[in-house]
Amino acid sequence: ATPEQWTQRSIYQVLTDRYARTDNNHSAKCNTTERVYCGGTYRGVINNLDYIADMGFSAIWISPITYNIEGTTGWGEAYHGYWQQDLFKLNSHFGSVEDLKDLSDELHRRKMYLMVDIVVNHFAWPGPANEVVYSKFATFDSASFFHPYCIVSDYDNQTMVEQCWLGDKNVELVDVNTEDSRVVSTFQGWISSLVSNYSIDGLRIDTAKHVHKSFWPAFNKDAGVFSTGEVLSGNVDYLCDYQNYLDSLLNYAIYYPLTQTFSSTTKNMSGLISIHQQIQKSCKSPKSLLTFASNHDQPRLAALTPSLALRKNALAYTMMSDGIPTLYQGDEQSFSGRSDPDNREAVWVSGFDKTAPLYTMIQTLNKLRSWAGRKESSYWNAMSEVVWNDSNALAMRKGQVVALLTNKGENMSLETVKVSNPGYAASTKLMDVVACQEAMVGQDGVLSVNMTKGEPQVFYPLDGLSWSGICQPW
Ligand code: ABC
Ligand code: CA
Repeated sequence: ATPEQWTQRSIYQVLTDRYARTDNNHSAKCNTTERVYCGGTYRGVINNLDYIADMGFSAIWISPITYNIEGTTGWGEAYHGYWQQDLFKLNSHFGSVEDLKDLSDELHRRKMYLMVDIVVNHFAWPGPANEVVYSKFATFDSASFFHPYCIVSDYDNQTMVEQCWLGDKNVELVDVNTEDSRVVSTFQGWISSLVSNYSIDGLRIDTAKHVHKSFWPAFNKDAGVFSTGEVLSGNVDYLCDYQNYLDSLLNYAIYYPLTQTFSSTTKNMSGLISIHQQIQKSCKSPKSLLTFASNHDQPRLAALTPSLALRKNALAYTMMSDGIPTLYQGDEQSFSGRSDPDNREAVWVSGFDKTAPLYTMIQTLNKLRSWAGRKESSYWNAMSEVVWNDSNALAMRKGQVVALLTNKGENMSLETVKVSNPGYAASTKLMDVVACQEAMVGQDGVLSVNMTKGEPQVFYPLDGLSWSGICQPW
């Protein structure tokens, strides 16, 4: 699928080993600190797709699918899938070729998209650099396919970031020489067949900033599908430049101010607003960035704040801002693991509870977002604009949707907010779809609403909601 098609989607990030098991055993233990396979499979995902689809997600991103280190290492097993050793074989822990094809088919039957995580930057070796046996790697079976050993010790040195090795003596991430023409052509052939064999709709490209930029345009083109790169940097200009080489990026620039702002009741909104605007100026296509508030490398939202109200606001931002909303599995169940490996809890232990408060809020916001786009196709191209703010609240407008977000938290005292320029006609009746509560624009065009308990409010014209199934029946 194309970037244009992806901008209208929302993505649920699945860690394949930790989503659902083939036996559907919800009481199977998964001790994250052990860093071992817990038994999640493609079959498990197939059997539990309703949970994702009913929350309103129209795409999933799954873990890397290629063959990885077998057995244990100083950092445990390759349950996350990032330790590949052979591009042309699957990681059988997650299932067979047939299983993966079935997952792809089942997603497409439901009109959902499949995004696959891929790794170009490195192959993995379970030991120190001087012990790497290159002949054990498939295709790239000699040292000549890799950069010579050196350590990425300075992330400000771009040559080092691109050519030295990540990892450590427990597991070296042997750095592929992506300037070598044999390597380039192998990857191009590989990605175009992978995409067609499994009918993949999009790619999430791991460690994208560790590969020279010039590699990406041809690769993205040969993949023939939407590709989003992981460039782990909070620096707007550094990040946005990569969008001149790849369709899309994980929006790490907004990630930091977003999570900082909504994990504290005192943080001023201005930092978030400023980065929000800078991204719109610097990035080639803000609407095709992935907007997220956590992932498998970062602390869970609930590790940053126990406050449900704050987390609702953070997630509402990811849903209603520019970009493709991307939710990390388990955040909707308020999982609270902090760093790797604690943040990789198995979703099945929640029993796939569809009544969890964040689950239902996200479900509503996914519905509203699709609905807004259906009513008015210009919604997808509209850049979200902060139309009002004070120190601890902001109102953000995109198309006909106005999201009023706050980090005041559940203990705030009741307050009346006056959004002077919400962009609706005078006297328009609105619905806050989060609480299913009506509001009305004043005759002067000002939107006055009460804020209570730190809840986010997301407004849409009431008339426009007929037949939407949102906050109905009346
Ligand atoms: C293993 C163990 C862990 C153990 C670790 C040392 O080794 O499992 O328990 O703690 C995979 C696995 C991991 C595994 C690693 C290494 O492989 O998932 O469990 O850790 O074996 C991607 C993936 C990630 C994956 C890999 C490797 C890469 O999403 O899951 O890890 O395939 C860097 C990379 C980034 C990478 C990330 C983990 O490390 O660039 O691609 N993620 C700075 C740097 C970043 C750097 C980051 C690391 O630190 O600039 O490049 O990311 O924390 C902001 C700045 C940023 C700055 C941050 C910290 O602050 O703007 O630049 O990031 O303000
Ligand atoms: Ca590299």
